[in-house]
Amino acid sequence: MALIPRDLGVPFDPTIPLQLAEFDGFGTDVPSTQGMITAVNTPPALPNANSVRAARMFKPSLVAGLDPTAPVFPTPDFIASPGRTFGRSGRELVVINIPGVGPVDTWSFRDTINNIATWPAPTIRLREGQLVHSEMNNNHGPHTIHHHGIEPTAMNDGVGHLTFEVAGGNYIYQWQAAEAGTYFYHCHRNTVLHFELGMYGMLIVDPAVPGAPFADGGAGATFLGDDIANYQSEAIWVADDIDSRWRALDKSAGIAAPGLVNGQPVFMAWNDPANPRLNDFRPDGFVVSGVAADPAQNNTIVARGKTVVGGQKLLVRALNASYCTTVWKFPETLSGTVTAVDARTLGRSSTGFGSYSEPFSLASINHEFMLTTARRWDILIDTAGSSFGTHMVEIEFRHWITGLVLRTVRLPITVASA
Ligand SMILES: [Cu+2]
Repeated sequence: MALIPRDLGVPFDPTIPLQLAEFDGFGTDVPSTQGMITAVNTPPALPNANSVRAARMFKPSLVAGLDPTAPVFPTPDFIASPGRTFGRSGRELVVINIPGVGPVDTWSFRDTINNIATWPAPTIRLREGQLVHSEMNNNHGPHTIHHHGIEPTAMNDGVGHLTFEVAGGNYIYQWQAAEAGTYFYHCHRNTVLHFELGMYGMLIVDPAVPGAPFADGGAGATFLGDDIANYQSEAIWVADDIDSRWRALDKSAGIAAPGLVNGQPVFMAWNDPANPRLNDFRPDGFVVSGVAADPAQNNTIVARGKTVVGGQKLLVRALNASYCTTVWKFPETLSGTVTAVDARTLGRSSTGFGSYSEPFSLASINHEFMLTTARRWDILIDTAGSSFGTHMVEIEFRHWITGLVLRTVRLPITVASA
């Protein structure tokens, strides 16, 4: 029997009954809560996917307290009235141009309420404290929505294999935006591939102040320790790298199949350029928020630059969605304060994390910092002391193993007179 690659590169073993049972349900629709309760109450002679999942998720004492005749709920939690509802469907093809490479497909999510498809996917943006429903409708095979950093219950977390993948129909992820900050959401099915292909968007939780949630790129407010700081402009900068060859991979592709050479196990074809697998990543496109850098333009992405009037404040939300290690270098001519890391506000005493940290200046870290995959920093730039003109921010994309700089991308911040 063929080996089926799974998340994390662990080969599927059909001789293990639990794995076989889980695989039998791999491509099926979302299991209903009622079906899972039934599965626990009347275990089948042979385990099936629902009974395996139910046994993992529900304590017998909890199941006994649930009414098996109750209506089918989309989640095992009670359904509350949401403060905000978002709709997303995957996957949505969006073509971008990489100078020197050509047009490449990216996989994204469509906003099914406003009928908008962009790459990165449209931002999910709301106020701190709101209860949220993210309703997923898929029409191109199984995917999930994982709201990275939110940490809801398992059924709402959208992590393939830990819970389930949504093959079709509707599924509502219910969660609460407990803490303001910069997050993102992404598909968590065969994550190494689906995330690389582009299935992600920003998730921003604004403080619960008048005017929030704010529009992307414009004026808004953020926490600065326990205080609220207003900013007049916002830069959402998502660094990503693209291996154009991966576009031809099957959506369930894994690492190269193991084989034997001289009796020793090896991974075959690990460096075959014409037949890449997930252990062979060679990015040829370097992107910030959906726009690819052009070497002929010194890799300066003018379209993602920001212009602010001297004296105004600019909030930079930096996310590394690439597999490179990124080094962000700000010019000494801009003064800035790091206000949050990974959606945890520094020095916000009402939160666990913030009670033992405090905001710090870019100058105190020599104006540069490193972000590995999925990390986010918020930097509040104050242009009051900066000269008029262009101040260039650089992002180095460094190879994740060797540390070699593969590309340096530049983003201009222009300080203009009023
Ligand atoms: Cu996916």
